[in-house]
Amino acid sequence: MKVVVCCLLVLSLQSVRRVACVQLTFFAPRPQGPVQVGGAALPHTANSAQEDNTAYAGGDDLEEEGRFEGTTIRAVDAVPKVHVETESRVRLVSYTKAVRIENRYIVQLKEDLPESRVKSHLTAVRSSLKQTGPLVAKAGSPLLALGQPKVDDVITIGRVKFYVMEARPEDMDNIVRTKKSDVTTVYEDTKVKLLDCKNFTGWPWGLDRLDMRAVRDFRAERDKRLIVDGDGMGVDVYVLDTGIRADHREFRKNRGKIIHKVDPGMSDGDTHGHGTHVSGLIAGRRFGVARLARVNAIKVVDDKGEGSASWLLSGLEHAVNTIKTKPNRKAVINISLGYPKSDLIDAAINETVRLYNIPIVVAAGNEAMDACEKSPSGASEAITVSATSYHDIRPKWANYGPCVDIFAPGNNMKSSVSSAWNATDTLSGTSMACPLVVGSLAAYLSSLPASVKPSPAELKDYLIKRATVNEVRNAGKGSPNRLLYVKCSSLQEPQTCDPLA
Ligand SMILES: [Ca+2]
Repeated sequence: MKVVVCCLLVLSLQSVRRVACVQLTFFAPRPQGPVQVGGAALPHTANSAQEDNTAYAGGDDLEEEGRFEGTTIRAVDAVPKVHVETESRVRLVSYTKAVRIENRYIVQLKEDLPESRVKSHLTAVRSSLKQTGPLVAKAGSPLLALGQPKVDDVITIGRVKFYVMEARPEDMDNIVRTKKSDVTTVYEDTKVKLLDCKNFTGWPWGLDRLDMRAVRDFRAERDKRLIVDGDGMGVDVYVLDTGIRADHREFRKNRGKIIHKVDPGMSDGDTHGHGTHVSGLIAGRRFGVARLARVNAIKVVDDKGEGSASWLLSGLEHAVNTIKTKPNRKAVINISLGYPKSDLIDAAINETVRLYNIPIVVAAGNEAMDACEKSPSGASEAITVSATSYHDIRPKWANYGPCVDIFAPGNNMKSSVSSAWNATDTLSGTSMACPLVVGSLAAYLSSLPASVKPSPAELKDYLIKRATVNEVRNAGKGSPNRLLYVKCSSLQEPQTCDPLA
């Protein structure tokens, strides 16, 4: 791996501006034989990973999009059922059995509820719950509430306030009804979906793609290089996922670590591997766009790949609180996870972006449906990323629609996984497209002077204005036709950054 960093100092009368351009070069040997298309269907397991001590295997003629069968599509899961509020009941948002977590609820409080009222509310609810009977475990999911009913502390993200309650449905209903004037909505808690799919072998074409406009030029040249604005130095990336294998060789010199687990029962690493793959595409030594960015992993999905909406919200609160303590650092949040539509999740995301000026990039989802119908992909303030293939085609599983802001390579993406310190795997999904945008933002942020922190809206604008337009085929109904493009935006003399130009 050859990494060439060239820095250009541009002097002007008013200021001295540091502009760094990074050229990343990949080893990408010619294919040794026909590419195998296939492999295990969802869910991804670490067993499919390979130890990788050599240069990249695989080939140029990667995939035909039509052969990708994608993931299980359960569009019906995305549409929650809302019980209309009556005089005696609170508004309850419920989900199909396939995605809900029994006996666990997220109770959203009114935005203007004073702190003292929040405290008395919680005290009263806890007191009432002591009178109820134990929960009965149902088979089939370790996430089901077990044992005694309980009420967690209130989580606050800006004006959005809520808490998690584990109780029988009838007890929840009785208790919340008595405190109805404090409550906005009760949501059934829902399961997470990791947005990665089948495995292939291949070289990291997705990075190579980001600095060329037309796909015909890319396919003709395939220069095995990526030229980006910066290296990510000084930027903190928060990855809400399954954790990270911090000792993987992609993250040498302490560039990745788990800073928080939302459940103490989770392991200290990333047994599953999804988070390590995503993190590798952001900041991996060989696979990442911004190779000197720091990955702060917040574990909101457990080692079996299971998680919940309430865990995501808890992890988001931790990210916000951590970022608030570091006002001088630049930060970007990556969420390559999908949940059934939840106004609460979308509100928490929007509040984080608007109130705290923290950019959040999310995966559009892999259900072949409108990304607006899922969360957090439907959150208006998030940067929502859908996926393209080697041929700039949206794979048919990749979500689409007006909530998508941009497309990025997401099919057959090679990156690190957690089964060994040097393990790699090639995965597909909008989970893989999302981190390329995060890495691109981290690279861009690091190319700016330390004191310059663009707002999330400005960062979205940067991506949109630079994107290659009308290049994505089959972008999907309502999708903007924009493909991520990152080559040396800020250089006044871009050719000086590219020795081969
Ligand atoms: Ca290239």
